[in-house]
Amino acid sequence: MASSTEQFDAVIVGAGFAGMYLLHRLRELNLSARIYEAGNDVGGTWYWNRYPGARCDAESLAYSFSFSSELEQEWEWSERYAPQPEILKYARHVSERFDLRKDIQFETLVVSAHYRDDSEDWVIETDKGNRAIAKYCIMATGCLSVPQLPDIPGIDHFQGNLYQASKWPHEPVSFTGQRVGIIGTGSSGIQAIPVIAEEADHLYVFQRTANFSVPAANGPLDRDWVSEFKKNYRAHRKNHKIGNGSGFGDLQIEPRIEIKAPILRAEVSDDEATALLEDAWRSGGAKFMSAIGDQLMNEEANKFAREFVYRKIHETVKDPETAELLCPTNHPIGTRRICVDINYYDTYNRDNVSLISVEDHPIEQITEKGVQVNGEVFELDTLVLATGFDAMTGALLRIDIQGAEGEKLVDKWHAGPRSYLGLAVAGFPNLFTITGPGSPSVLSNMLVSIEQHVDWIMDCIGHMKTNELTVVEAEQLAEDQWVEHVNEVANMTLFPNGGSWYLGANVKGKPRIFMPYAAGVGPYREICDAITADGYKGFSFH
Ligand code: FAD
Ligand code: N01
Repeated sequence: MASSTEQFDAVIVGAGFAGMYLLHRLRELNLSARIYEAGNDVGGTWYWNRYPGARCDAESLAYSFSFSSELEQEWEWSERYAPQPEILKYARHVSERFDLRKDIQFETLVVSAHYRDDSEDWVIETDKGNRAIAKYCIMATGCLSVPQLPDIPGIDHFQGNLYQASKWPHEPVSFTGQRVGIIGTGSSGIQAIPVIAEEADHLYVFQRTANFSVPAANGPLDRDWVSEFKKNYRAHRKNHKIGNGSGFGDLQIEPRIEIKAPILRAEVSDDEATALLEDAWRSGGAKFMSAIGDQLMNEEANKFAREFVYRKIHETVKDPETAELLCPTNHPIGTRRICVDINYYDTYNRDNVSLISVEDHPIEQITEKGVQVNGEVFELDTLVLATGFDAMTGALLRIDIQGAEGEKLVDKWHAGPRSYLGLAVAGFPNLFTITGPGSPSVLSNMLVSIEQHVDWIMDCIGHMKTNELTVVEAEQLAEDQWVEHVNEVANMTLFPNGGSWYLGANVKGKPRIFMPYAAGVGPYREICDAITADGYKGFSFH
């Protein structure tokens, strides 16, 4: 099965947005690169997650590449939050516009990446028998690319149609006339439920934990408004990159570059705080989480926002018992990823939708006919699993990564991931990770974070090229101090109380560590830039 060995300056794993931009930038440095991608097209997340209702929750004018003015001017988004097929089309467009596909090998899973101390390079092997040698190995494997299936007994026995949100078939799926069940009420489930409900004969939603969701206020984008917005695109992009927010930016026609100090709960009356939340609720989207500046830091402010959402749920959902079940009570709002929906709560007013709480009575088993809860079998024609991901570390730890002196990443991270800036790991020379644990990654508009990571790595590689350096490695002390800092910042927030996949809490046996860096994309960028200006402080070269 082994084929001949190929040699590149860099091997990239993954052809999502991160891998594509990396390839483009490496070419600008006149470096040769190959991407290996498990799927058979570009797009990553947007290639795999084709479930009904899938769309972004960062506004498309912000959730898109900023590196090419021509690209951003020529591409037209149809809606405020583009649907999955359109985002995939955009990814394909980028791959063709920048002629990326010729350096991507699809349907190829990287199984190992081993560093060789003597030749100071990486040997990368795939399930298709490829063997590549590269000076740099860059993991663009995605934070949410390894589906997590529930360990419910009998799942293989189900005789109906079984679909996974994150591995949705490429052919159209019909729910017409069917009894459909869905397990999972995170972002994926909350997007899929209203759409499936419109088609199915009956939809049973099996909810273990209620999640907070805010309305998207989605709609078609007005062309005139967009052309005005695009006149200021550079200023908008700058606005997304600064401040201690998450890079979602200010999408007014006139961008406000100046970052205003957030309004804190203690600074406003109850009526004023309610008005701020009401405005954010009406204008839609995840920015609801910054309507009051300390919602994620201060329990009182968080409680105020939670109670606001409870009122909205009760106002919307006609059956009080169902409304009560939909009110999340076991985590502060925002400490699990806030969901952004289209008609989610209203869907429970439909006669053909039933909410089955499995919080107190977990799903006992899946039988040939359906889902069994508390002795009752809900008979189904189709079952949809929207049960999430082995996030942030899942894709990295599924590859046999071995650094200097044969150290295995899986051993180094046995008690949780350790990384310097989420970019590099001590003991793993010339290996970079995009949006790795310890970076703002999943707490941010990921396109903003991906571009920042890739740009930082390219500056570093450019520096090595100019100075004829062979190896870069994060220093152990710098890594230890960064991990400590990431934890300190997390502990200043309410995030550790969320019990979510941010902490690895959804995967049995996974260490409970709050993985992303919670200080915001602006401060993180400033730290990275300062490290570069300080001669790559915390990195050693030779
Ligand atoms: P991915 O898009 O995950 O791409 C990684 C690629 O690596 C995959 O194609 C995978 O097949 C490949 N790969 C992994 N391991 C291997 C291997 N061993 N060998 C070969 N190939 C491998 N973020 C936002 O900021 N805003 C949003 O609105 C938003 N919406 C989302 C909606 C959904 C349904 C999901 C699941 C995530 C969403 N995200 C969103 C997060 C999203 O993952 C990122 O925005 C972004 O698309 C990640 O790009 P990436 O290139 O880093 O990783
Ligand atoms: O996954 P999740 P997701 N029995 O982990 C339930 C991004 N994203 O795919 O919470 C019953 O949030 C589980 O219940 P519980 C975004 O970053 C973005 O929805 O463990 N239920 C939970 O309800 C997001 O955060 C968008 O009690 C079981 C659900 O499955 C991330 O991806 C869209 C169960 C999993 O929710 C992950 O979202 C989609 C069991 N045995 C995804 N096992 C946008 O809108 C699991 N569950 C942009």
